[in-house]
Amino acid sequence: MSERKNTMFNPAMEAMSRDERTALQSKRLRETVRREYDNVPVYRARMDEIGVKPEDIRGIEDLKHLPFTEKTDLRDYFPYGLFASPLQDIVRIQGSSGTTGKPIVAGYTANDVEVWTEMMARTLSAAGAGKDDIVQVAYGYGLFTGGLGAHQGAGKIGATVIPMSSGNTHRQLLMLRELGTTILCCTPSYALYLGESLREAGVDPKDIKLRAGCFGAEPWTEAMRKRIEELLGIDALDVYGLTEICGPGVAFECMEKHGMHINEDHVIAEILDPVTHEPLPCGQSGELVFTTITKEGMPMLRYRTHDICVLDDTPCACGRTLVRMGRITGRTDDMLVIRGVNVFPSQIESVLVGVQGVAPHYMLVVDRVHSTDTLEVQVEMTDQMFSDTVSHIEQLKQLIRDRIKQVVGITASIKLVAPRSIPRSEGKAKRVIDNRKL
Ligand code: DLL
Repeated sequence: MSERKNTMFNPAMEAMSRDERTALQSKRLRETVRREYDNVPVYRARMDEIGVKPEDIRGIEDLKHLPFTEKTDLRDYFPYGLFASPLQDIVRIQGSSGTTGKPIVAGYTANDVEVWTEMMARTLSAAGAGKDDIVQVAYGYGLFTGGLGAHQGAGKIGATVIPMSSGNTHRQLLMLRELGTTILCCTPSYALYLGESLREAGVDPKDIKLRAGCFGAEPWTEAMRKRIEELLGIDALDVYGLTEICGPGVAFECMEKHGMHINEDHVIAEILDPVTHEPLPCGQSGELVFTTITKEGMPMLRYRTHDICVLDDTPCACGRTLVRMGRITGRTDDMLVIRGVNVFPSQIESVLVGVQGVAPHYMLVVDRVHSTDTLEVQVEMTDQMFSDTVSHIEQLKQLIRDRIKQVVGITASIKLVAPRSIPRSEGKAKRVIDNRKL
């Protein structure tokens, strides 16, 4: 593992005193609220409805008076309804899957891209990366924020970037070995797979130059960290983010490996009681909520991530004063993250109800085979289809597979089962069996 300690990309912001940061956050919050109220009719209407004016928000202590934002808002006001800047000033659109297959999109001004880039520069610096490094980006490029986010950050610290994008494991390993990659950016499950494949190819981690990795976009565990570190001989660090806020880099781990520092000069984090929605103190587990305080294109007030974690404001040995978030331990909704893609059971359901020959009784079985997530969709055939020919049944499977791919963006295996064979439930239907042992 690496001998190099983490370096701070922007010590003035990362190690600022708590009081100074609170003052900075309060000032930026006031500006953001004013911007939202003046430029986004949805926010103005919501604030008017609850009787809150921008001047009522004097500092972060008033955050609790602001309305929440939900993922459904991004869908309802798709595509530009939540933008606070004119389209001429938007230089980038990124996106991810929403609850119905309609993507959700986020717009960035040039300054927003710059801020996001710095967040990823901080992330990579905390992993000890600098201009002497070769950063292999194996997150997907495109609307998904992983690839471009890591790419931009690596460029900012002056490293050499290899924009591999995801997939093609053989090629990834070839480049990693031949080009002497030192820093790897991808999902933790893919890092594990790359590690296992490397071992299968008979390569000793001592013979590669890899030192560290910034892994995120899906939940993982300490056990997985240990395994990745052993297989690849590296420091494996967690990175968190979401499209609605900017993308990867909202929070990042340092070499202390003790939670992810949240870039609090750009976002304010709150933890809410999942039932009462009242803010909870540090150390208590609840739903993570973010308010952006520097974003221009699509600022977010109290965005409910539905991710569950704990905040930790005890001092970190790295010297950063940024509060840390623990690993994501669950979600308050039913969103699954499969191969880094956000999947809602309701999306699959919307596909199935539109297909003749199947009943809307289904079960999603998620597993992890050779470090890769798999999704099997079990769905009941109608009585009529059950007695149909094998070739018709195969066609039906193909149709469902194609539609799921279109709507959700991932390939699932389809298992058509006999009528009435999926267990019925009297309460909330159990639609998901997640066998992944993280
Ligand atoms: O996953 C952004 C990202 C890219 C983060 C690369 C890290 C690295 P979305 O596709 O919008 O954005 O998905 C966001 O993914 O609400 C979490 O549920 C989950 N997630 C992201 N990072 C982590 C992590 C990107 N480190 C959703 N641990 C979030 C656990 C994570 N879950």
